[in-house]
Amino acid sequence: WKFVRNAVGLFGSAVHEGQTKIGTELAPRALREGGLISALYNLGWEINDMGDIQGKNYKIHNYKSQQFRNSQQIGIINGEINKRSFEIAKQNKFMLNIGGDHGVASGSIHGLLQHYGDELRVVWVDAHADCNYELGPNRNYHGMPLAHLFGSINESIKGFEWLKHRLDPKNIIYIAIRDIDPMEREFIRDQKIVYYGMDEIIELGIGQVMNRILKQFEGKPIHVSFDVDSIDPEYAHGTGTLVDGGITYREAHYLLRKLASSKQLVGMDLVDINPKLEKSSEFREEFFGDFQQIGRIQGTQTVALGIELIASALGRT
Ligand code: 5AB
Ligand code: MN
Ligand code: MN
Ligand code: MN
Repeated sequence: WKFVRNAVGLFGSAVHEGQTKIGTELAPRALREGGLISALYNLGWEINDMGDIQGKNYKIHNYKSQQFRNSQQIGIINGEINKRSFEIAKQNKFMLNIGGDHGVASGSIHGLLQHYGDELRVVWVDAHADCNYELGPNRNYHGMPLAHLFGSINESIKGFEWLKHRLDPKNIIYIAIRDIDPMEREFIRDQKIVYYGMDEIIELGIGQVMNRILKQFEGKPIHVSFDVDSIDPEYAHGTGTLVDGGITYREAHYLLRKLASSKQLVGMDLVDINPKLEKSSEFREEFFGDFQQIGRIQGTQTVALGIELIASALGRT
């Protein structure tokens, strides 16, 4: 695999249909208004901004899904995400997908699979495992995208005709998972999926966790799918499924910087920022000077954090 560092292709996935709380569709715009693009520019990246995919434009009326909520609409939206992700990867650029709820990740990862094939490795940073199949306990697609990519959802779902590549469970590692449904637990055990839950992070320390991950994925292109609910609600309150006891601000940035410095990171999803669910509407405004090269960022707590997380994944030192 080839990769042009310092060129990023990005798009927003303004989608909330993978779950029941509105607000995640506002994140791409909030991150842009907060200064995301100039932050990337100041870090030295050449930027190809493909704009935002508006989930609401694909609304399907009178469609009663037998499967998960909004299945056909999500299938069509994710088909668009897949196309853009593949397009970016084909140009050997870094693929940045700004969600949206986590359901958008089956589209972006599928696009990378199409380009990188079996070489692709995925680091899934999340409080949840997102591999529910059949209906999932809540019929919300945001808890199911990995099941779809693993091929555990057998039936063909209208709208998802484009989905044909599979992600081998051997090629993914979970970080920060701590709220797992019984069906997921069983699947993770059966497939022997490698995970570093909170106990493992405490026992090994995040440094050793990252050493092990980079050793296991040595020489391969890596995509990070980052759900902000992986982070402790103290630092990231603006998200729909808060789970206490998460990774800290420090650990989150460290793990992304580590992935960036491996020179193997080829893509990122940043998902589940929900500006409507912030504890306070208070804005954070910060100016990062020459040393960190981010520039000015502003936004509510989780929006500002989101910009910083992307900057860390894109090589802020
Ligand atoms: B998230 C739950 N496992 O399937 C389900 O935020 C929660 O993308 C899913 O990680 C959380 O509904 C999805 C209970
Ligand atoms: Mn998730
Ligand atoms: Mn989650
Ligand atoms: Mn989430």
